[in-house]
Amino acid sequence: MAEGIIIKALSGFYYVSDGAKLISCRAKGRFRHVSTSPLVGDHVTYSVTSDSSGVIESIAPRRNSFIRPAVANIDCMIFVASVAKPVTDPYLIDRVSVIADRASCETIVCINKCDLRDPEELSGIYTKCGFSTVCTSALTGEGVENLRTLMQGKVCALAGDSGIGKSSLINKLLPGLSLGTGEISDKLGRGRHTTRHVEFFPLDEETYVADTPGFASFEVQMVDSIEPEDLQYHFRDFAPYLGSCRFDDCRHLAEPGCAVLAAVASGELPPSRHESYKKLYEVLKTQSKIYR
Ligand SMILES: Nc1nc2c(ncn2[C@@H]2O[C@H](COP(=O)(O)OP(=O)(O)OP(=O)(O)O)[C@@H](O)[C@H]2O)c(=O)[nH]1
Ligand SMILES: [Mg+2]
Ligand SMILES: [Zn+2]
Repeated sequence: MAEGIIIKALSGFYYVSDGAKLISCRAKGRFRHVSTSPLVGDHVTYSVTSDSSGVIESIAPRRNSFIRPAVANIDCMIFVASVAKPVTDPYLIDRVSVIADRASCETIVCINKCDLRDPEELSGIYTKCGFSTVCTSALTGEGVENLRTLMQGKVCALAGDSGIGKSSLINKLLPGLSLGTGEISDKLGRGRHTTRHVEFFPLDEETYVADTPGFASFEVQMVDSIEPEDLQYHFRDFAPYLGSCRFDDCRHLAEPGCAVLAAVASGELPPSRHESYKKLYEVLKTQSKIYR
């Protein structure tokens, strides 16, 4: 039995790298009946069939996995945002960072299209919150080397809305590659869902980046379940204030003597972070799951 990593999934085929070559594999039938069907990033064993394609036989235990983007075993989720079209809602950044944090995965905030609008305000929020934050332009190349430095030695996946510039950034990181990119629709100001599959590209021997399809606003998909009381711990910037509230069971929503609210009022915590916390708390309380 051979071993490898799935680096691409497309039309029912999984492309497994053994370090030297790619083997196109089908999944064994039984995976279709269990929730753990193979994901890009999975370490697998496979048997080679007579026509030199393969069959995936087993999936190694995962260190983490995500539904959107559909990837496994990621060190770092790079959330690509923009203050130009399509403008990113900070709530989406915060929601993805909570899901990543729960999966023991670092979040890098990459604010792209900085040639079109000054990203200062948005980047200030995330720098202040302790996230690795980088401002880039896939058009001019500004900031792309800073992004590369932050990615060094990690298995990364790009995530973010359609049209935000994920594929364009990978093209800039890997000159010679020319992934398809799509114009922003004038009418809707959104991307056109150009990338349709997840695929890993090596930046060097120990650094990998996955291009992924953009999020679609109409999709409703269960992402993860988190107890509402545990949400506060996934807002890492709240940590200095937790334990200083008047009430031990403070939910940091509107309670008197809340240290988190006091930090928002004094400008130590960005208001948008607390807005996202409140929104997510309500979602978790009513549905016990985060949907997107
Ligand atoms: N001005 C400017 N345009 C950019 C930048 N990055 C990407 N674009 C443009 O934005 C459009 C969308 O870029 P893509 O790379 O296809 O976006 P994507 O995130 O891969 O989109 P999906 O594959 O649909 O998820 C293209 O027209 C790009 O040329 C940038 O930094 N500055
Ligand atoms: Mg793309
Ligand atoms: Zn509180």
